[in-house]
Amino acid sequence: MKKTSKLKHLVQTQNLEFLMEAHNGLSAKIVEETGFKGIWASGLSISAAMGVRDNNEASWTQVLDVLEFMSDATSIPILLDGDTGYGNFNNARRLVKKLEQRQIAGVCIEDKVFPKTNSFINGNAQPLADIDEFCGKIKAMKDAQLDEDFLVIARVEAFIAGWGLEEALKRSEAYGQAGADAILMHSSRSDIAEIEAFMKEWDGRRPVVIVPTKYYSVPTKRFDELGVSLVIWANHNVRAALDAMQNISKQIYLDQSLIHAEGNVAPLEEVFRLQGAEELRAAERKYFPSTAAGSGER
Ligand code: SPV
Ligand code: MG
Repeated sequence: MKKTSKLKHLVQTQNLEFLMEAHNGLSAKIVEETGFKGIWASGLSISAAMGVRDNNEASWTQVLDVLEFMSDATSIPILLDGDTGYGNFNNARRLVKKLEQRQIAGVCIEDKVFPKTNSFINGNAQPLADIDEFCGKIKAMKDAQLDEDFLVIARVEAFIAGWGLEEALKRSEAYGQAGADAILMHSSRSDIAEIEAFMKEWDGRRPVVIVPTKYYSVPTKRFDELGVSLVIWANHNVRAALDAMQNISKQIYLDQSLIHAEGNVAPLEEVFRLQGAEELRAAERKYFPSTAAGSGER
């Protein structure tokens, strides 16, 4: 099955499904090996891994380059966190073209203004996009896709910006009418009150995607009961990696030795395995018999 069809299936099936964050080829591969059926290419995580802010400081082509590695390394579908589409309708439809060329299965765009700011940084102060302008962007993206299963998901930031349920519903309805395949309803509350209120009124008009980063203590069963289609675990690989890197850097810095480090990091063999070193050895035996003893050196 194509990656696009796989993602479409995840969004449309009656079961509650999950995407796990990845931010480069290695983390994408780990997500797939773990058993996840899809990947969230998080804007926050990709920019953090690049050492820049989640404010479109990385250019969209730099993000595309990361996505290409992620897509090459995996066979499960990737949903890109496409921020605001990196410009107006014209930039957004060109983005769709470039994503399809890299077998990215779908993109989520949010109704904010370029350059965006992460929803959890002073969300209340963030301006929202004009509804008609955002609908035009969705239409342009849907018209641009060549693969009919490619997904365009519209992310509603009304709760984040403090505009309330009525605005969230109005925007979701307009984006659905414009052709969005699903609605991502975001909330920065630590409880599920906003999502619950939305789900009751929305009544299944389009599949709903959520990102429970802030309401992490709500049992997953509750999302299912409310009729949510897809849950995104949005940033936990970059946060886990950051923690591990801080700890090991500190340990080696203080010890000026690797003596306490070796047992606390993945074996080198695991790095080689994830890189697919074995496949290269087999290919050398097949295509380059004179180097059967070793890889690369001649
Ligand atoms: C991301 O992962 O970059 C997201 C989700 O957009 S959030 O950080 O919650 O805005
Ligand atoms: Mg983001």
